[in-house]
Amino acid sequence: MLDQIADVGRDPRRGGYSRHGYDKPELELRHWFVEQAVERGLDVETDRNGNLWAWWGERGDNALVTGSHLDSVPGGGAFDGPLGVTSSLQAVDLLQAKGFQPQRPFAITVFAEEEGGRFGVACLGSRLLTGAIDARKALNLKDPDGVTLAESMKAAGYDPDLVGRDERALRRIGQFVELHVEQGRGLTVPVGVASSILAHGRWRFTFSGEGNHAGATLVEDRRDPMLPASHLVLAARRAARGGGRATVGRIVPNPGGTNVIASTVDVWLDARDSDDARTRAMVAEISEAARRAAEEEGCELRITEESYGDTVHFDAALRDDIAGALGGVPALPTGAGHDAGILAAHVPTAMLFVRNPTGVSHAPEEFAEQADVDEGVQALAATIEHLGS
Ligand code: HGY
Ligand code: MN
Ligand code: MN
Repeated sequence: MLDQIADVGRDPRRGGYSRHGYDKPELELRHWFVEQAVERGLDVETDRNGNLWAWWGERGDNALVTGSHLDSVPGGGAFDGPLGVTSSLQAVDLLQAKGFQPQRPFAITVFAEEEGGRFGVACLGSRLLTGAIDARKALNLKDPDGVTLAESMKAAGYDPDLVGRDERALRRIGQFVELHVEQGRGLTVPVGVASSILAHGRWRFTFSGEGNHAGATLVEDRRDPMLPASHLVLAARRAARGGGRATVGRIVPNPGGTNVIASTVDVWLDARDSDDARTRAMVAEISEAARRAAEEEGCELRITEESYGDTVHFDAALRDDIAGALGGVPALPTGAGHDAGILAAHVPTAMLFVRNPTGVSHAPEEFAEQADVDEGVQALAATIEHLGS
């Protein structure tokens, strides 16, 4: 089923896929999902925050909800997100073929901008739904071209003035189960369940110095923001100890000319660890190193926390109930954030992982064997039957 969308949003420059909130490829994927859902007799609606809901039968409270996201990181793989959506649709196929009828409201959801690949905040659709992000702040988020979330939602035909915590949508979710490709090498069997998600956040460091000529400016006359930016990258690696993970994957010098000393440099830090205190301590250490380096080079530094989520412990009863219904599958932690992690603060949520033999994710090498994908669909169908009867 993933082959049906294999050509949507390919990124020839980066490799892999670039499908971001409300951009052309992602809108094409939304359209594809609606078609697939309607083909299965599901009723599709879009909530006030741009999330899609495909209902099997009556809408209602305390629904069993499954689903994931369709957007990707820049140059991402084919499975992160879409596998959860295709597996949900195929699980409905299996259940409909055997004449199963849900005994409670059931929906497949597709959450908006889970990767934050365009507007910089991960799990934007589920954060808006739960009120975990202020609607005004979200609507003013800008993409790299300066287009706001409000403008892009409007262009896609949504009314940005409706954006905000959605009590009715939340009340409708009784339990949420997200199937996702595993993003590490923890699985030795085709399917597992999630136990926890690392605490994680994103911080933006803006170093400001003096733009100047690369040839005509003596080194002693420089205030080059690229220097403290480089210190930040190395400080992140030094601070990531004992299981902590600090990553700089994105540096944007302005103006970015080969023969130009940058006037400002933006650096984004992704930091994660097993709990809030360790994550905060790691970021504090990195920030201190960045401040010292900025001072040495006569540069200013502004640090902005762009998103943060504490450690998620999935509902143990639901996790064990599902693992049991699947004949006993392993439970494993994950370092990757998910919409299920945002919803976990509000409703019982669980995740099913499908083995990824490469252990690579957020890159074109991300992979899952067809046999394991099929096992995942069977497991999701069994879970829906178990919880939805
Ligand atoms: O960044 C993450 O962990 C997730 O893929 N959004
Ligand atoms: Mn991801
Ligand atoms: Mn994902």
